[in-house]
Amino acid sequence: MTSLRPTRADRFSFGLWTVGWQARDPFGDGTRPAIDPVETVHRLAELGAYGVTFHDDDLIPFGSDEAARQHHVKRFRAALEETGLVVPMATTNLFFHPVFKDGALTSNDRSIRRYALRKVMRNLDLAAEFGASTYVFWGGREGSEVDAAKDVRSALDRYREGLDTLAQYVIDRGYGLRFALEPKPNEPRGDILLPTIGHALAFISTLEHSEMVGLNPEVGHEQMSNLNFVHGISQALWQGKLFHIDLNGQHGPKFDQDLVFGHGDLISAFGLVDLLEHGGPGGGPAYDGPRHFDYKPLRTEDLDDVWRSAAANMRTYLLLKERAAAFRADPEVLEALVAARVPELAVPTLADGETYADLLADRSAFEDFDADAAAVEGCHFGRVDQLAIEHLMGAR
Ligand code: GLT
Ligand code: MN
Ligand code: MN
Repeated sequence: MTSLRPTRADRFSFGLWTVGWQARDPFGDGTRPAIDPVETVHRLAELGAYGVTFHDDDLIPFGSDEAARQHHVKRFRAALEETGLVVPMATTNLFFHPVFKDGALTSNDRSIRRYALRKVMRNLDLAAEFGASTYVFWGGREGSEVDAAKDVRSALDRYREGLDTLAQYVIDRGYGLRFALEPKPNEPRGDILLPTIGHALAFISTLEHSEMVGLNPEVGHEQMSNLNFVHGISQALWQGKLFHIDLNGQHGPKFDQDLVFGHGDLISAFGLVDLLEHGGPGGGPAYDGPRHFDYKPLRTEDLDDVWRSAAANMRTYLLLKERAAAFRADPEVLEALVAARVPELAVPTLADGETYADLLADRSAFEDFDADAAAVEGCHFGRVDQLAIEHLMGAR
């Protein structure tokens, strides 16, 4: 059994805005006091996390003057030095201030788009200063409620223009940052641009510096669209675009719940951890970046519960990692996978050097192929599912 005590090697990270959420929602006021980012750094380090992430405004309240800005940055840096916590990722708040009510990089108002670019550039400087390697773009306000009031093709032009400009800035400054776009279908906008992993991947391929732009998919955001997160992450990995990941829990298509990791579709969470930890070459990890939790402690909880919930994210991940390792090590699982022909899918359909002409000449492939006979045997996938569930439940 692997240890369930998180260590730096597990690469667990949290956003300041996660544990720091005061639980204000559209129907009610906050239920918890604000937490000083310096305290968050110390608490996370004690709990075994290795990293902390932030929006510009989480660290430096919007509208701070230069002296206040320096003060906040200095205190935060000191806390990082004292604890050894790192900043693997940073991002910009382009959604809270009313100026962004119609978006930031894609606002109909050109002056707001210019302001947004400057706000991002300023925080890119800070992200680089803290040694971050990933910069996230979550475009929560980039979208619309009224189809005729948003020219989506122009909006995508402006999105691309914004990201191309910012990528050039990063390159010219020599910052070692890569961008990670975070899809979400809706909320806060009625419809958000780049709503899913698939939309974002297609958009990225049109960018001038597409090689430095990837994804930061969030569990709940794909599940809000009723999509299979494990499939989405598999495709992001297949395209070399899984730059970062937001782990949390969600119960199917409804508002964004941002639950603790695993406190939603647990079987999907098991499949996800199995993929991240065992989907790589030779059964090793398929992803070596931060395991970043983007969740919200329940509104019902007090401050002690907040830190318990932070620990719960990491413990759940480690439990699933241990269960996935047991699943992969079980000889019966291996046998079931072979019986289900899972390894056979890795064998190319045409033989080495074989052409379609050779295939046309191969009578056994078609003319003499007995489709009815080939359809008789079942695929035996249910056995694989049951074994996964038994491992997940600790029954094996
Ligand atoms: C916001 C959103 C998250 C994003 C964050 C990055 S902020 O809380 O709900 O999914 O990852 O901007
Ligand atoms: Mn979310
Ligand atoms: Mn997120």
